[in-house]
Amino acid sequence: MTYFNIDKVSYEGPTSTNPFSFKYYNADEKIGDKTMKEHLRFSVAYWHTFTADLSDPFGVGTAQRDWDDLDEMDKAKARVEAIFEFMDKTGIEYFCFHDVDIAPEGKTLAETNANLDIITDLIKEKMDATGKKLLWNTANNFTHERFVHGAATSSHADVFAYTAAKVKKSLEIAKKLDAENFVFWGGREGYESLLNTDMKLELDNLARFFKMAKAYADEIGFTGQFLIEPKPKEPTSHQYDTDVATAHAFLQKYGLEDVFKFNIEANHATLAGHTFQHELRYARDNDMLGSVDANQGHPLLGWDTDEFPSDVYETTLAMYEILKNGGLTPGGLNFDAKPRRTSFAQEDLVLTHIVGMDAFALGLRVAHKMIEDRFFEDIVDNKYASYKEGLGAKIVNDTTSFAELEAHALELGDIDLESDRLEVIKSRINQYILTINNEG
Ligand code: XLS
Ligand code: NI
Ligand code: NI
Repeated sequence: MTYFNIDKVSYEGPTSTNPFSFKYYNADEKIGDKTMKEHLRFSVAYWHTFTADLSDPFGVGTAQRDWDDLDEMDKAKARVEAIFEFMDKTGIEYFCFHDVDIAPEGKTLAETNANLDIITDLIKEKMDATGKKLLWNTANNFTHERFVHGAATSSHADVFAYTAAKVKKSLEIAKKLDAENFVFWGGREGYESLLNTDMKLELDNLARFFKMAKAYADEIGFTGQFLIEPKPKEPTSHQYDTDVATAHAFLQKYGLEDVFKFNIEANHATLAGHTFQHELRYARDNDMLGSVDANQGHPLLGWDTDEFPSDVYETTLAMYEILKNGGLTPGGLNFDAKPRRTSFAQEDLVLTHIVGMDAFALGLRVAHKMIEDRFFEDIVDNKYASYKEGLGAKIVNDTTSFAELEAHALELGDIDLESDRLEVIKSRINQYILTINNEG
């Protein structure tokens, strides 16, 4: 059975008008010392692309899929066939999933686990045959009603135990399928009101949970990178892993900073009132940048709309941070993004990934050129030049004191400061984006 009636999507260059072609993503082309494929490490999100029905809070699902009429287990098997065909045709090497995305939940945990065994056997067979890889998997500990008061931060110890059992199974799956990372997104780990919440106990328990997860991963020999995915709100009004800085402080408090890195989602950054670049920079500066959920929010909507990335300005700034980080490996760019409800045809799944891949490919081309030119690097070097010598160097080397600084200040006349010329930077980025060519 064929699910996508198209040829393999190939690179046709920026002037192509074929919607089923890449305009900027040329997998084997080298940008600097790596191919585009090696830089970008694209991944398909199972849930949005193969499980979701495109329903929203106001309307039923609109997605038209070949597997719609099958029973649950056959549906799960059809989706496995479909995602491997999809990865072959789009040239995407990686995929990601939650436990509930790939197999139906049974009446008991044991039944659910048995379903997972059947489907992960099938996935493993396909992986072995095709060489496709699992970027990360995770456990969905937020959809089912038992997680209404949280999962690892639930007010009920039985829910904590259930959550542990699900993560235990997911770690076993990660080991079985050789996942390169393992994600924790705290779906219901937050609160609605502090007046009925023991925040300290909940956060202490969350740390206990992470420590046990790490101990189990070590026990079974799973060596993939653990990732935390911050998000400030939605579904709870306050999510504990609000943003990178908050989650980093949490990890440091509990001595977990060497166990985790961050999986940074663009739309979560904007919900937190940050730019995507800010979150990437904060993580990079602290050696905590692990992976990326590549999507974008809608500028007029204040929730996690998970649109496919198409804004080249944003992808350029993101790729700037990623290149400065020395890449993302073992992380990647996972399209945690879905078609709009109005794009309900099966082939739309291909088109959405094309726009996202091209947007990041173009961002990579531009960012690489900017870094080669040292345009921003020279601006920054010049801006902080006063810290390279004299008293500035003493500040940076921790060899001065308030007394010496006061003595210096008392001798100063007017301090000569330079304009930042912010507009030159903005205009220069536009120039870079608009003039990049595919040989750039
Ligand atoms: C939800 C999150 C979720 C995580 C994985 O907003 O982005 O999809 O990526 O649980
Ligand atoms: Ni995400
Ligand atoms: Ni999200």
